[in-house]
Amino acid sequence: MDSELLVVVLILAFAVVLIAGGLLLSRRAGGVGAAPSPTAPSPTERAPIAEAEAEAEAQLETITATEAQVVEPAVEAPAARPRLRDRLGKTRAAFAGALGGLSGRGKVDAETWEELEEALILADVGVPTATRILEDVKARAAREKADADGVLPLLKAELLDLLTPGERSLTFTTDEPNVWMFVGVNGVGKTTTIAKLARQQVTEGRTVVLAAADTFRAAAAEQLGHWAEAVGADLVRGQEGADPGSVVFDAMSAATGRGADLVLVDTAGRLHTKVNLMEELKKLRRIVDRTPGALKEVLLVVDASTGQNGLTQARQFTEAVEVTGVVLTKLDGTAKGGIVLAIQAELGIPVKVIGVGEGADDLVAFDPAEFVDALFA
Ligand SMILES: Nc1nc2c(ncn2[C@@H]2O[C@H](COP(=O)(O)OP(=O)(O)O)[C@@H](O)[C@H]2O)c(=O)[nH]1
Ligand SMILES: [Mg+2]
Repeated sequence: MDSELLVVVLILAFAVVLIAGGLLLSRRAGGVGAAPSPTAPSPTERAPIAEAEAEAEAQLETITATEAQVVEPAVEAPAARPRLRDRLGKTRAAFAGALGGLSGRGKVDAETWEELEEALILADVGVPTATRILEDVKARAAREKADADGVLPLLKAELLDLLTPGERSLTFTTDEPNVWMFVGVNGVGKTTTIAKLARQQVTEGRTVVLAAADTFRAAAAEQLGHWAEAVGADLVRGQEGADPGSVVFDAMSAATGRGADLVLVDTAGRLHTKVNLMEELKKLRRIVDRTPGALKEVLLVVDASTGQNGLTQARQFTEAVEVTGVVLTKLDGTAKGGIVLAIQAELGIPVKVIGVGEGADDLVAFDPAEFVDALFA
């Protein structure tokens, strides 16, 4: 009997455990999925939350849009033309510093002209050109009975007159071969200028061949090769030490074969002797001239920061090859921007293009009015 009772008790206990366990399980399942959340909104609370969610979403959209605005122009749009006023900051500061005492002084006297001369010399205009400018401004001032305040506008007008003559566009004729050759001493920025110009020309839809005729260092052709790839131009190069003439010859054939619009010839800036360099440039020129009329520009690249030295180099190159224009580079980093005036006044060669930075878009056509404005702005 006792054992029967024990069995019944055990069965009951087992049943109780089973039922209790089942209940517990069902409660747990319901607790996760179905129990109302303590933070769940009542219907009246839902409206502000929906608003907050909408606001958060709008914010997200704003962030995405802002990010897109930052990223897209860097990839797609061409960079804005560099502002000369900003890039010529050092030359402008030197100029403004030296001319600062003029205004409000009233009478024009010997000191006025000394200060003017100092400003021009500081900007590396050079003595002959500075003297010429001063004489002209003095004559204008006397004619117009100008006071000290009136001298600055006269100087500005004089600089503009001095810079105005000269054809500054780079010659290009459609439907015929066009060759622009770049000459200048080492390090002035020939290769970089070619890259920047190639980029502009490719952007305008022209097909461009770069001729790596600086065969003295393998690195020179490699540098040009990287640029060619980056800007979408073709490259013709030779082995290190190869005859630069053969590179130019090959580039001319390649350009004819591919119907390219423009060949940009990069040349070496240093040979064993100056005579060698000049003779080689003449030879390269003769090779280009085998295609009559193809050579449209011989551009002398001058580093503005070398100031008057640049002028000496320019004289040497112009004696050897017929230079059609000057590219003045590195105007961004120097107070010697007045060299533009010296080149124009003493050599009579128009500055056609100026380099105002190391970036691919930091090259602009030289505009005298913009330049003079930037000096006085
Ligand atoms: N700040 C500045 N640097 C320049 C400019 N043009 C060229 N450079 C730099 O000058 C150095 C020499 O340039 P490169 O093209 O190799 O000279 P190359 O020897 O005449 O071919 C490089 O570091 C260029 O980035 C310019 O307009 N502004
Ligand atoms: Mg180079």
